[in-house]
Amino acid sequence: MFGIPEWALPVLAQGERVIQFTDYPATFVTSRNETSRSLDLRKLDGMFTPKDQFFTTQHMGHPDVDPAAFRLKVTGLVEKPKSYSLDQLKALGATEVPAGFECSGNSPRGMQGLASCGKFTGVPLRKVLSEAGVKADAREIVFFGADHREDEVDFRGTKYKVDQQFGRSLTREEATAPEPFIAWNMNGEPLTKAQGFPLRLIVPGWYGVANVKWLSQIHAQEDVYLGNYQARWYRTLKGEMVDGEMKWTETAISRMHLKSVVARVTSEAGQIKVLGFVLNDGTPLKSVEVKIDNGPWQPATLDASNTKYSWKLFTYAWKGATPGEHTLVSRVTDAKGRVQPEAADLANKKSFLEDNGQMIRKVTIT
Ligand SMILES: Nc1nc2c(c(=O)[nH]1)N[C@H]1C(S)=C(S)[C@@H](COP(=O)(O)O)O[C@H]1N2
Ligand SMILES: [Mo]
Repeated sequence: MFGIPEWALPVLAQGERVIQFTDYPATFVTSRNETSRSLDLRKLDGMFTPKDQFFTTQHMGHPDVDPAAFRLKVTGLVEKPKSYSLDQLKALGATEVPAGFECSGNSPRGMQGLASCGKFTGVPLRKVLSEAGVKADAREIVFFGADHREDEVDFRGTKYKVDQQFGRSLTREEATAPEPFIAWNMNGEPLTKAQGFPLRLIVPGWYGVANVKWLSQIHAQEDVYLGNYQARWYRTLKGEMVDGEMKWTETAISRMHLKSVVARVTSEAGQIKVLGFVLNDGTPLKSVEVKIDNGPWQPATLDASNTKYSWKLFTYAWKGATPGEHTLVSRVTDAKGRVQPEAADLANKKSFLEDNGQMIRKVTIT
């Protein structure tokens, strides 16, 4: 147990043994405190991530929200501006939705630990929007968190210091779709402060940044919202060859790009099991495959408990593993024919967000 904290040890079934990855040191510690934490994937053993392991991150620290005084405001281009207490909001009715998501900055650098899956309880956003009556000229719905700070806003080289809340937007169409909801519980318990207590938006199938924590205001407007965390910090600069010419684009961070990750390898009674997860935008999956060394792609098995917007767990029974060093990699393909790219295919993606490349893992079989 030298130097390895107790929480870093995987949960093991009886007789099960973890095969350590050699692509990270055995003592690799994912960052862990209440405000910034990665999930240690070597512990992955089920669909729902416990609240004290769920990854967490944000830009401005945690605001203090007094639940008794708290009101969720609905403002802007609406027929009836609203101000809901928590009880009033909960009285609108509740749905339970398993939702898995990752930070758009998740990558091999942090062992893909900025990802988790929870069962969230809340009210569909469109119920709240229809109570307020979104006016015909509203094209954009903006979501503000209670967190704010003075930031530099650059306009053509001049920097202005202004105090702004964390804000994200959805188009009217996206916001009134059946999926987005306002959650107050995760895994049957109130959200923790880190997860956005008392309320957060959950946009199933989208990257984590869309899930505005400490949600305090919903604002309907005609203009496209261009806040810092919408238009500047969360975009992807990439090049694509179009008709033989390199075309550079800048796009917003929205739906999750198809990704699979090998999370954990265990051995029990001579049987080696590979466990991993898939995150995507909710499109049905066609296949998840695993490749050992330079062998062929082999089909992995998707877990029966997977749901549309959960992460999708998969397992692969590795037969005939020989002693020595091996590489392991997974690849997911969806029903629209999209295939998880190889890391090299992303060479023309200059900014680091949305890294969904295949991740090669290494293990030593003894
Ligand atoms: N109010 C607010 N919400 C926020 C953020 C933030 O800085 N402020 N960060 C976003 C980002 S970048 C991510 S990845 C997720 C992380 O959610 P979690 O801490 O529950 O994992 O919260 C999102 N919601
Ligand atoms: Mo994020």
